[in-house]
Amino acid sequence: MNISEELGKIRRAFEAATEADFTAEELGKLRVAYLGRKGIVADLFDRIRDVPADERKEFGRVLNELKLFVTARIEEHEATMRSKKPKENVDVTLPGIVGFQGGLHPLTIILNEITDVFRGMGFTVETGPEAELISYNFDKLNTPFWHPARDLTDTFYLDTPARDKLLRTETSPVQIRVMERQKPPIRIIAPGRVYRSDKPDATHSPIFMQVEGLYVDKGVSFADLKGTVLAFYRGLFGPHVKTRFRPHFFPFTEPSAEVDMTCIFCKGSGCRLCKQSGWLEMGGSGMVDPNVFLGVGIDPEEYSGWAFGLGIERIAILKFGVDDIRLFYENDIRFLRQFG
Ligand code: 2U9
Repeated sequence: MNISEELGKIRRAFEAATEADFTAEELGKLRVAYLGRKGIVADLFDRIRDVPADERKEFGRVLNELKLFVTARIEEHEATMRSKKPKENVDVTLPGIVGFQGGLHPLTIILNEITDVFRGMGFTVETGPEAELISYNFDKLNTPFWHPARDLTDTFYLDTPARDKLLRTETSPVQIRVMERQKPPIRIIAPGRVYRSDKPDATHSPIFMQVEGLYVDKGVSFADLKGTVLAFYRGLFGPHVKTRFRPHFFPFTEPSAEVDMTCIFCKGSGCRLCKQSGWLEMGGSGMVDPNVFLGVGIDPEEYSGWAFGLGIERIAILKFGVDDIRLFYENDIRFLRQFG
């Protein structure tokens, strides 16, 4: 068989091969076999020198034609294959998928609301250490040595060399520190984490958050306390809210009172949340005890002041309808991503 007959045979074989159905992979192999650097067509071009000189021109023409034919047929198949690929059905009007980018912790959201309301009334925010000196947590707050709050079973004492520290049980030491370094007038709130050795259940957590407030100046009265606390709860829960003060005892305030607010669900008519009383217990308060003033070098004859304290989780539970305080500390993302 001369080389021209061979060309014809190759063309017929290629035609037959491309008649059948094949996969993209097979088509790729065919391209390499015919048009590759060491493929059939390249080999034929190499063999031009073996063709007798007078046939060379005709051979070159037929070979070029074969190359164009093979290239066109393969590209045709490739184009058909591309057009057969299922098109993606994209609705460009749909909103994009936005990943969860994190957010504020529910207690932070509530704390921000609380500080906003107090800032609006001229209070500044103060903070202090969570690992606190025993003297600042109890002695300077007029808490007697026999007081049950000092018990090992109620308080986390720290194993420091001097054995003089604990995890603060309230943020009151912050106010002591401020009064020690600053003369009245003082108008501050002290938010932060506090620790009590409580067994965890739906309403108790060994770690929780408080906000305490302190106002000290000449002529500050219980009426100021009542007005400020009412304005605070109205700022947080709405103008319909009422408050009431029930006599109580705290070592650091005298007189002292617990603060109730009208139930935010039944507005005072009685429901399951408020145990039919119409009132919710919201915190404690009172006039700063003269002994506390004496301990920080403020003359109780010249100055008077009030203080209050409230739990932040209690407010978050009411505002967000959460039924278990432990959820705030478990960091379960399914819980947290419902907020902020
Ligand atoms: C100083 C003097 C007095 C802060 C006060 C309360 C009453 C109170 C509780 C509310 C719920 C703690 O989170 S809770 O368990 N707090 O009842 N706290 S008066 O009195 C102070 C603070 C600082 C120098």
